[in-house]
Amino acid sequence: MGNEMGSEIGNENVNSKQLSKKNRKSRYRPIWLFLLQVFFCVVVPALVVAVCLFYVNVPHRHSSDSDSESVLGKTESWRLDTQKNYTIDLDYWKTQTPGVDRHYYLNVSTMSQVAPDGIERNVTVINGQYPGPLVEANAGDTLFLHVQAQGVPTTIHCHGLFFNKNESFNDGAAFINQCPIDANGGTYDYEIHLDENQSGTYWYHSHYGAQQADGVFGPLVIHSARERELINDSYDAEVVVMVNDYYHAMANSYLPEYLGPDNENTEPTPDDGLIQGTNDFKYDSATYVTPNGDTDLVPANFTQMPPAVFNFDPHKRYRIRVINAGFFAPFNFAIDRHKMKVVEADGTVTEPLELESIDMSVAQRYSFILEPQDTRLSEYWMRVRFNSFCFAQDNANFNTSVSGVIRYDHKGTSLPSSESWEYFGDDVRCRDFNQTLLRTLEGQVPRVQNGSTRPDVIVELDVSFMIKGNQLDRGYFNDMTYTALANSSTMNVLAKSHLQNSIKELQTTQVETKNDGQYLINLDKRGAVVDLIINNYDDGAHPFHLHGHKFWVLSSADRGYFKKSFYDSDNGEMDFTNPISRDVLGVSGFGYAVIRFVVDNPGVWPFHCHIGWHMESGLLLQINELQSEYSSWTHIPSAWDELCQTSA
Ligand SMILES: *[C@@H]1O[C@H](CO)[C@@H](O)[C@H](O)[C@H]1NC(C)=O
Ligand SMILES: *[C@@H]1O[C@H](CO)[C@@H](O)[C@H](O)[C@H]1NC(C)=O
Ligand SMILES: *[C@@H]1O[C@H](CO)[C@@H](O)[C@H](O)[C@H]1NC(C)=O
Ligand SMILES: *[C@@H]1O[C@H](CO)[C@@H](O)[C@H](O)[C@H]1NC(C)=O
Ligand SMILES: *[C@@H]1O[C@H](CO)[C@@H](O)[C@H](O)[C@H]1NC(C)=O
Ligand SMILES: *[C@@H]1O[C@H](CO)[C@@H](O)[C@H](O)[C@H]1NC(C)=O
Ligand SMILES: *[C@@H]1O[C@H](CO)[C@@H](O)[C@H](O)[C@H]1NC(C)=O
Ligand SMILES: *[C@@H]1O[C@H](CO)[C@@H](O)[C@H](O)[C@H]1NC(C)=O
Ligand SMILES: *[C@@H]1O[C@H](CO)[C@@H](O)[C@H](O)[C@H]1NC(C)=O
Ligand SMILES: *[C@@H]1O[C@H](CO)[C@@H](O)[C@H](O)[C@H]1NC(C)=O
Ligand SMILES: *[C@@H]1O[C@H](CO)[C@@H](O)[C@H](O)[C@H]1NC(C)=O
Ligand SMILES: [Cu+2]
Repeated sequence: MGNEMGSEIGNENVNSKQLSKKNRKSRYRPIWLFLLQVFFCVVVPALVVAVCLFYVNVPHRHSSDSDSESVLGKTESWRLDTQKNYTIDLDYWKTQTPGVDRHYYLNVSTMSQVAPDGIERNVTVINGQYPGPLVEANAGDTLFLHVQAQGVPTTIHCHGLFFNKNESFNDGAAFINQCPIDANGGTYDYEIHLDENQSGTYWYHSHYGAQQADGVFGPLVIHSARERELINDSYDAEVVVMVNDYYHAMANSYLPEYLGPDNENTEPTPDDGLIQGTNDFKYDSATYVTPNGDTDLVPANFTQMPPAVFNFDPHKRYRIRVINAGFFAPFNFAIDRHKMKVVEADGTVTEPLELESIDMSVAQRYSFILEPQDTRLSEYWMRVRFNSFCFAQDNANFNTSVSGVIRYDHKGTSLPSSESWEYFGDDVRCRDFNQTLLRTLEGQVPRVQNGSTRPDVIVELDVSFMIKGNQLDRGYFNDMTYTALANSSTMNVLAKSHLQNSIKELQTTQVETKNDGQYLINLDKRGAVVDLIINNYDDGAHPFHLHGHKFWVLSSADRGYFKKSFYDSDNGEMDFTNPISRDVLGVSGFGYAVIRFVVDNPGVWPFHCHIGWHMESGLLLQINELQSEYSSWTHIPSAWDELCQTSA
C-alpha cells in the first residue's frame, strides 16, 4: 500500500518534468496547440493520478461500509457501525507519540425498541448506539471520558487500567471508588493518565448495578510502539472483535427472582450471544420463551438481523483483539482454517502460542495474529461456542453456537462453507483456558527481598454461595458478602474521614476488616508482595478480577484445594518464573488459584467475580491499598466529592 502510493507520487513528478520540457517548446506553437497540450499533459495526468489515489485509498479505508451494508440490510441509527468503528487505523497510531489529550464524550441513556439481534427491547447505551464506541489512546496519553447520565444513574469503569498509580478515585466502581453520576443530567469527567508502560486490549463498562448487561460497554485499546516491538510480528491490520452474551430483557428485571428467597444461585441464562453487537437470532414464535419467564409479555417484535461480517483483505496480516464483554457466560473462540497466534492476554505481551481455539472467561481479552491455513475459500466462519455446562438452567432461546463471517471477497454474499477445526464439544468442567500454557514475555514473578518464594502477605479466600439470613443465597469471600454503601463510596469515607469512620480508620492495623458490609484487605506497606489464595468451594466457576493491578498466576487448578506446602515443593504446583500476568482469571468449581501482586497503587480496588449476577449477590471484597498515602492526596477533584453530596 505504502509502495503503491509512493509510485503514484513518483509518476506525478515524472509528469511535471515532462510538462515543463513541453512547455518550453510550446512558446513556438499556436495557442490552441498549447491548450491541447495542457489538456493532455496536465489535466489528464492529474485526473489519472487523482483516480488512482482514490482507488488505492478508498477500498482500504471504507471497505467496511459500502459493500457489506447491502448484505447487512438497512442499518439502524441505533446500531454502531462496528466494521468502521472497531477497525483500527494502524497507520495513524504508528505516527502518534505519547502525551496527547484524547477526549471522548459518552452520554448514557435508555432507549426503547432497539433490536441488536432482531428482538426489540429497551437498552441502556452510550450515545444512542449499541454496542459502545471504541475508545483508543496511546500509552502515556491522557484519556478524558466526559460522561453524562441522561435518565439513569451511571459510572464508567476502565477495566484493567492502573490509573497512573495515583488516580484510584477514577476507577469507576459505584459505591466503592465513587458515588454514581446523578441520573438527571449529572456529569463527571474521568481524567485518566495512562501509564507509559501499559498497553493492549482493555474495555470499559458501567460499574453501576447490572447496567453493563443492558449495553453500557465498549472496547478500550491502548497502543504503544514498545508493545509493537515486543510482539515482533509484522501484522499490518487490526480489528477488535467484541463478543458478549445477551438477554432479551433489562438486567434489573431478573434481579428480584435471582436475589429473592429460595433461589440457590440459579443465574438467568442468556437468550443469545452477539459478535460486534449482532447475531442472526432465529426467532420462532411457537418455541420462543418470553424473557424472564414473563408470560404476560407481548410476543416480541422481530426483524431478522445478519450475522457479524468482517471484510478482510487477503493481502494483510491481521491482529484481532477479542474481548469477552459478557455478563455471565464464557465461550470457546475459533476461526475455521485460521490458526491463531496468541500474543497478548489482558494487556500482557505473551510468548507466542499457536492455537486452533481458546476458552475465554468473562472480561478476559486476547490478541491473536491470524494465520490463514489456506486461501481456497473467500469466506470462513468465526465460531463462538458458549459453554452450556456453565449454565444453571436451560434457555430454549439460546443457540449457544454463534457465528460471524470473515469475507475476503467483499462482493460475495454467500455464507461460508468452511469446516470447523476439530471440536470435542463443550467442556463439562466449565473451566478457563489452561493458564500454564501462557507465559509473560520477558516476565519475572516479583519476590520478597530475601528471595524467598513466599510472599510478605498471604490472604486466604474461601469462595462459596451460602444461604444465611432470610433464605437468601449470597456469594461469600470467607464469611463476608458485600453490601454496597447506601449513599457514599468506600473511598470517600476512607480518604475524607480517615481518622474517624465506621469502616476502617487509618490507625487500625488489621490486615482484614469487616465493617458496614465492607470486607477490606488493608495493605499498608509499599512494595509488599501479596498472594491471594483462592479456594473455590462453590460448584460454579468464577472469573475473578482485581482492579488497578495485574496479578501473576502462580498456580491454578480446576480441581482440588491449595496447600501452603506447595510453596516449598518442586512438584510444579507453583510457577515463580514467568507465568501469565493478567487481570481476570477463571477459577473452576471446586478448584483453586494463587495470584500475586505488589502493593504499589494507593486506593481502594475491588476484587470480585466478574459474573454480573455474582457481583450482585455480593461476591466482592476491596483491597484497601496505602490508605496513609491516598488519604492525604490533594489532587482529588472536588467534582468527585460532589457526586456523593448529590446522591446522599
Ligand atoms: C469510533 O471510534 C473512534 C475512536 O477510534 C471515535 O473517536 C469515534 O467517535 C467513533 N465513532 C462513532 C460513530 O462512535
Ligand atoms: C421500555 O421503555 C418504554 C419507554 O420508556 C417504557 O414505556 C416501557 O415500560 C419500557 N419497557 C420495559 C419492559 O422496561
Ligand atoms: C450528549 O448530550 C448532550 C446534551 O446533554 C449533547 O449536547 C451532546 O452533543 C451529546 N454528546 C454525544 C456524543 O452524543
Ligand atoms: C501521579 O503519578 C505520576 C507518575 O508517577 C506523577 O508523574 C504525577 O506527578 C503524580 N500525580 C500526583 C498528583 O501525585
Ligand atoms: C517503563 O518501562 C521501562 C522499560 O522497562 C522502564 O525503564 C521504566 O522505568 C518504566 N516506567 C515506569 C513508569 O514504570
Ligand atoms: C523476531 O521475529 C523474527 C522472525 O520471526 C525472528 O527471526 C527474531 O528472532 C525475532 N526476534 C526476537 C527478539 O524475538
Ligand atoms: C412493535 O412495534 C410497533 C411499531 O413500531 C409498536 O407500536 C409496538 O409497541 C411494538 N411492540 C412491542 C411488544 O414492543
Ligand atoms: C445454531 O446456529 C448454528 C449457526 O451458528 C447452526 O448451524 C445450528 O444449526 C443452530 N442450531 C440449532 C439447534 O438451531
Ligand atoms: C495444562 O497444561 C500443562 C502443560 O503446560 C499440562 O501439564 C497440564 O496437564 C494441563 N492441565 C490440564 C488441566 O489440562
Ligand atoms: C523472607 O521473607 C519472607 C517475607 O518477608 C519471610 O516470611 C521469610 O521468613 C524470610 N525468609 C528468610 C529465609 O529469611
Ligand atoms: C448517608 O445517610 C445517612 C442516613 O441515611 C446519614 O447519616 C449519612 O450522613 C449519609 N452519609 C453521607 C456521606 O451523606
Ligand atoms: Cu462468579
